[in-house]
Amino acid sequence: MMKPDSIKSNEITDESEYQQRHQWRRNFLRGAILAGTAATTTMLYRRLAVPAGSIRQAAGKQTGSQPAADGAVTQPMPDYASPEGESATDYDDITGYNNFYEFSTSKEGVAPRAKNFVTRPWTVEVTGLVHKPRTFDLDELLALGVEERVYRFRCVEAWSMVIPWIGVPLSRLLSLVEPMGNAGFVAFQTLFDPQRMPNQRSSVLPWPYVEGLRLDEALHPLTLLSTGIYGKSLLPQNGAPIRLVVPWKYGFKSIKSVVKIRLVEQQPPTTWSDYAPEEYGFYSNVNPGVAHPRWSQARERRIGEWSMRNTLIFNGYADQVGSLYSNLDLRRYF
Ligand SMILES: Nc1nc2c(c(=O)[nH]1)N[C@H]1C(S)=C(S)[C@@H](COP(=O)(O)O)O[C@H]1N2
Ligand SMILES: [Mo]
Repeated sequence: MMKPDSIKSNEITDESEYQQRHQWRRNFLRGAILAGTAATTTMLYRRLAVPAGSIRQAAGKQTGSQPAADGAVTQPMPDYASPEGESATDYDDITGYNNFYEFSTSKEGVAPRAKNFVTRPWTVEVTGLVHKPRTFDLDELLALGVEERVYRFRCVEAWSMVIPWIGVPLSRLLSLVEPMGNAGFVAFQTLFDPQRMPNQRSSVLPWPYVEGLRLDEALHPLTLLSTGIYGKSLLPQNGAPIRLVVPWKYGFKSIKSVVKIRLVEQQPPTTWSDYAPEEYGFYSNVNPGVAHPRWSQARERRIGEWSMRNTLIFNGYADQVGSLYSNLDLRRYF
């Protein structure tokens, strides 16, 4: 993310330099191209380019095999591709090039600084306008059933990745707490603990980091509470032990290290749009037609690729989520 007062023009392009430095160890993953378009959303995000016989079912409940205590599965990494055949981004890039301001404002500084962040025990409190408020221990969350989803991930800074997440659909958790009829939005909060998240002692952002979704967005089947990447538990730099993933929205909506989820009536405050409302809206749906005030959103640099590619409306998930916004002026509600 970029603060309006601390922008250097090279900040958007420093990824290419990053790629050059990391090219030597990059192993382009050979994702099998999946033919055709899946007929249903379910098929679309469940199809993985995994060699036959090595499908990893992370949900022990469903397969009869227990996941490791942290929900991770331990087979060797298969090749992954998005349903459209886009290769998953290199694991080292996903875990080495991060935005997580609680630890560092430098993308490569996050991983080393977050290295010893302790994420067990961990609980997520779900409260507010629900009939059955409940605090979930991490293991209880994992027991809801973990799925694998390969999603595009598009940062508002105009870089992108393809990430093979594992996680629990947020709707599964929300249905357990039974939202009340007047709940309209879901508010999320990151841990606030300056002892453990040292950059929270700085005022680079107001803490804790908060995010929000409309209830129908939160209930959408694509919306995930992620607990892992490439079949392994999340590392601290990616928002361990549990972070939100909303693949059709800019990356900053995907709040990390979540401890509180609250159902509310009105649109809740969100960190970046409070900080710079002209630059970062509440919705923040990926939209190549609506430029950020200081740069275009028409194209993006896929980490691991040399040339830019076109950004897709709703990050390519328009068929699944477009109807959520049929009554919304996307320029006004950016
Ligand atoms: N709590 C918290 N969540 C956060 C951020 C942050 O600084 N703090 N950065 C956001 C931004 S700008 C992006 S692009 C993604 C980056 O996720 P990744 O490092 O796992 O790729 O996390 C988002 N979630
Ligand atoms: Mo971002």
